[in-house]
Amino acid sequence: MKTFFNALHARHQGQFEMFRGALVPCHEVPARADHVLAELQRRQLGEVCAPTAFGVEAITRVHSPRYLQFLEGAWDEWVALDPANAGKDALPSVWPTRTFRTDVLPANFAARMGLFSFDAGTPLMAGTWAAARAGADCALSAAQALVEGDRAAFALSRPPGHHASADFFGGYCFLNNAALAAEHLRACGLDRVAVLDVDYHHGNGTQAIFYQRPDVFFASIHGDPRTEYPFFLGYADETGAGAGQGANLNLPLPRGSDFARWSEALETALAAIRLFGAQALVISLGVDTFAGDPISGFTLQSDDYLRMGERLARMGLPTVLVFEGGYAVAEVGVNAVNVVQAFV
Ligand code: OKP
Ligand code: ZN
Repeated sequence: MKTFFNALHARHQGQFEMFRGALVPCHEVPARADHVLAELQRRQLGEVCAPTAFGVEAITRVHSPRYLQFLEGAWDEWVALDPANAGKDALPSVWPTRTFRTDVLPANFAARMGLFSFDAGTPLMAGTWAAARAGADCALSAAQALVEGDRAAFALSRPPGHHASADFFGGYCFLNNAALAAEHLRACGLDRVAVLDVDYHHGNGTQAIFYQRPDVFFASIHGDPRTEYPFFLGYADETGAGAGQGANLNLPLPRGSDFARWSEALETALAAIRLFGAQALVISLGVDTFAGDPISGFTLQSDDYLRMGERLARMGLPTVLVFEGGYAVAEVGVNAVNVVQAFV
């Protein structure tokens, strides 16, 4: 299977995220993608390709123009506030929560950072936009490979995407790579596409993007939001709305769940995807379900990712794998590539 890799990913290299009242070193580091690439090459698992540059129209199928405009100019605005900002990442610190207005675009930069985000764990820096755009191009290129007849393709994108919604960033995510891949498949003539999110954290962004849509099914297996990030979405009673009623499936599992329990949820998700009649599958492939992950709570072992890859392949559907989380940096290459290898 072809892998699309964005060499620009390393330009997104955050220094700190807010955690329990302190700035702590970022978990989402460039070495993550480098380890996955090195492991793919070590096992000689197919061609590594640079992505094709897609235009803004492919991105605006998912994201609002005013959000994209903000992201593109955010770093220059940040530095314009104070030249000393060039050495610091930008983090939001104020948000329009309940009763506040979101229809008016504030002139103030900090206000717009808050309007277009939902947490203080997602630093933005000089290379963020270039990296996110190139990562999105990887997802779009992987979807395009399917359109051209490939059975499967791997988008080794960084930063990740599944927490980003139409008009906000957060959870280390800026552009929703999986949603972009799904929309590209739809635009190229597939009527029914499923996104299956196996990252430890609920894919709130992807869910929100497709919540009212009958043509894109979203299923997610994740830590119970009652205790796990992103906390405010991902419950089992979220089943879609309007025309999308019934096209959303959340399978939250308690912290501590092992692969046996996880696999039962996978069977439930795959049965629903089959019933939906999906013609292609987009997998949000987070491997932060690993027992050694520093910020997550499931107990999957490295070999379990082989079983996962085999099972996903047995669906027999054209499949885009999109890299998401996985913060046990030394093991992230083996775990992600186990899925890819078993799939092929
Ligand atoms: C992104 B993805 C950790 C707190 C949680 C956000 C986690 C984002 C996960 N100190 N911070 O889904 O892997
Ligand atoms: Zn995650």
